[in-house]
Amino acid sequence: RKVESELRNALNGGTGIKLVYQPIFAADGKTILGAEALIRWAHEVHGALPPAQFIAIAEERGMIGQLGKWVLHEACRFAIGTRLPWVAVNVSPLQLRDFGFAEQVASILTETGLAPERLQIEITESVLLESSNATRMALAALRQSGVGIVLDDFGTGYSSLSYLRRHAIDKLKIDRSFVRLLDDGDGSSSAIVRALIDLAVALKVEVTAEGVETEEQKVQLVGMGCHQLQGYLLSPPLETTQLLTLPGLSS
Ligand code: G
Ligand code: G
Ligand code: MN
Ligand code: NA
Repeated sequence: RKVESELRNALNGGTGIKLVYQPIFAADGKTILGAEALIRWAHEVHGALPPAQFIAIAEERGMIGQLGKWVLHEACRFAIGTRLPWVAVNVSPLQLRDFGFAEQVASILTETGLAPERLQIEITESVLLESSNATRMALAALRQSGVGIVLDDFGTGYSSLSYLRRHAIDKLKIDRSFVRLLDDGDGSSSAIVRALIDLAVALKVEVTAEGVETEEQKVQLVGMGCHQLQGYLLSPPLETTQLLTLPGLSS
C-alpha cells in the first residue's frame, strides 16, 4: 500500500511527521506538571491524517516498532532542552511485547541525557490484560529504572481491580468519556467518576482527568480530589514553540 511506504519515508527522513505536546496541569489549573506527546503526520497530498488511523496501519504492517522508537527519541530529545518536569509518551501494546523494549528506552534516555524520572509511558488496559512475560518484565524493568507507568483511557477496557493490584502503576488517566458524563447533572454519572478517583487515591497512585472541556467539569473533578487536569479547557495540544511560551516553561 502507498500509505505504508510514505509513512516509512516520513520516519526515515523525519519529514511531515512531528510531535505536538498537550500540557497537563495541577488541580489549580495553572501549574504545568508535564506534557503528553501526540504524533501528527501532515501528508503531502491528503493533509493531516488522524493518528489513530496511521498508527493502526503501522501496527498492522510491522512498522510500529520504528514509529514508536522515533516518538520516544523525539520526545526525550525535546524534553531535555526544556523546563518541562516530565513528558508522557503513548506506547502501543505491540512495542511492549518486544523483548528489548525496556533496553531501547534505557538507551534512548542515555543517548538524550534525560533522567528516567522525566519520562512517563502511557499504556492501555489491554496491555495489563495480556500480561505476557515480556510485557510484565518490560514494565517492571522500566519502573525499576524510574520511568513512570501510566494507565491511559482508564475505565474503558477490561481492567479489573486484580490487574491493578498485580501491576505496578504510577498513575491512572480517567478516560474522557467519563469526564463528559459530569455535564449530565445526573448523580449516577458523577458517582462513577468519583469512584475512579477514590480508587486511585486508595491505591496511592496519581490520577489525571483527560478531555476536560468545561469549567463545570473542572470544578467537579477538583472537588472530588482529582490531582491532574488535561483537556481543551486548559490547553489543546501545542506546537513546541507555543508550548515553550507558557508560564513556567519559558526561559
Ligand atoms: O492526538 P489524538 O487524539 O488525535 O490521538 C488519537 C489517538 O492516537 C490516541 O489514542 C492517542 O493515544 C494515539 N496516539 C497519539 N500519538 C501517539 C503515539 O506517538 N504513539 C501511539 N502509539 N499512539 C499515539
Ligand atoms: O487515547 P489518548 O488519551 O492518548 O488520546 C489523547 C487524544 O485526546 C489526543 O489526540 C488529543 O488531541 C485528544 N484530546 C485532548 N484534549 C481533549 C479534549 O479536551 N477533548 C477531546 N475531545 N479530545 C481531547
Ligand atoms: Mn494518552
Ligand atoms: Na486517553
